[in-house]
Amino acid sequence: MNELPSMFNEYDEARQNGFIEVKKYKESGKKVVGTFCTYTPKELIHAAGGIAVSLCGTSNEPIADAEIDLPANLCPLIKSSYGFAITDKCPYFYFSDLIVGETTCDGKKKMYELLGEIKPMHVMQLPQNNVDQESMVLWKKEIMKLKDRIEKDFHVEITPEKLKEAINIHNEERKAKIQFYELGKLSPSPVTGMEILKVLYGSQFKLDKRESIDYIKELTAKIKDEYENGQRATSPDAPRILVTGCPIGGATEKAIQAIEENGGVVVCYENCGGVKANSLLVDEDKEPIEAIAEKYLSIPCSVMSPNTKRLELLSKLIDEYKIDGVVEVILQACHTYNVEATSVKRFVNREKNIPYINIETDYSQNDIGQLSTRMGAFLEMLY
Ligand code: BJ8
Repeated sequence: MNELPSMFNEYDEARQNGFIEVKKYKESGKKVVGTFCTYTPKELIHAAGGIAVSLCGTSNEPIADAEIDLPANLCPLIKSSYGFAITDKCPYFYFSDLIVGETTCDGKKKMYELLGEIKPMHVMQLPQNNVDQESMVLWKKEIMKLKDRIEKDFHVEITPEKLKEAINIHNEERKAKIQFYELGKLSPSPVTGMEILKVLYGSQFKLDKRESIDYIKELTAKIKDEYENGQRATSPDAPRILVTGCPIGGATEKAIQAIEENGGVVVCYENCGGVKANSLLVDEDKEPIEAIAEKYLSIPCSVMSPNTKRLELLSKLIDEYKIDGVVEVILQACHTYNVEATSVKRFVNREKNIPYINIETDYSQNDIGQLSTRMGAFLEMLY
């Protein structure tokens, strides 16, 4: 019997059971730290005996409540996150002992000021440039400041040994995810884009790291076995799509559905949650704080200026995954990704000679028909 569908479905269950899971940890005395971004050095939280949970909202549901305080013309991720926080509808926010944010985009950093009125909040000053030596000096100091804050708030000591242990397990998790998403390099891909997303997005709800790593490894091995036995999940003729841009998950799955219902297959996610967050490991041979600072500052998010590392990463991925077309998903009012889209489009069209399209969307389902029409027309060019 093919066990893969039920193995993928376990990620939906993990999402639904998130409340029970985090409550269990809380009751066992663990500290819960809410996070909003890939730049948060989660190893520090782990080394302090705490658990990191993502507070990024991906649902349209609390947006009307958020708009009482926030402008309507703001990124839906920010409005959704804030809406969940003020309505107490998010168990992760409710149970968080501390919230950690970074000065990434303007909307997020101003939201943190408001969240600081509800919960203990620590904001890391993220440099907006990841090539200058001065940026690294500042970022290292910010990592030390976060370490001090966690130690003070949680009455613990983050020793170098604990930090090394945490680095190791987070690297193990990244390696397991890399092995899983690199299945998309096979042609035809043994997994659909929706399945890849289910694992990458859903794994954040599996809070026991060791269990999560073992599960991803088992899933990857089973998919490989099925593939070697001739099972095919996607068509060899389906155009191979790379998705880039803002974080994907929850309400924005509609974009992936629009691609795959129109005959494409998403084989690679460059977004946070995908390659951008996982491809670089923390160097285990270096002094831990230095190594953590280097890894996180290298993340090629559009909040960096310049952000040439993103183009370098895209170039590599387009070649390695034999990409036929690039789809950039931009959340409404995300200025950094929206402006950077011009450079990405030029690079993909001119340097890589493949088609590119971007869509700006929000968390409502109002544009599903329009997304499908646009994706249908785009994919037609790729056959
Ligand atoms: S590292 S992508 S998680 S900042 S909230 S920038 S969509 S306007 S989420 Fe992000 Fe960290 Fe970068 Fe990744 Fe735009 Fe919205 Fe801001 Fe956003």
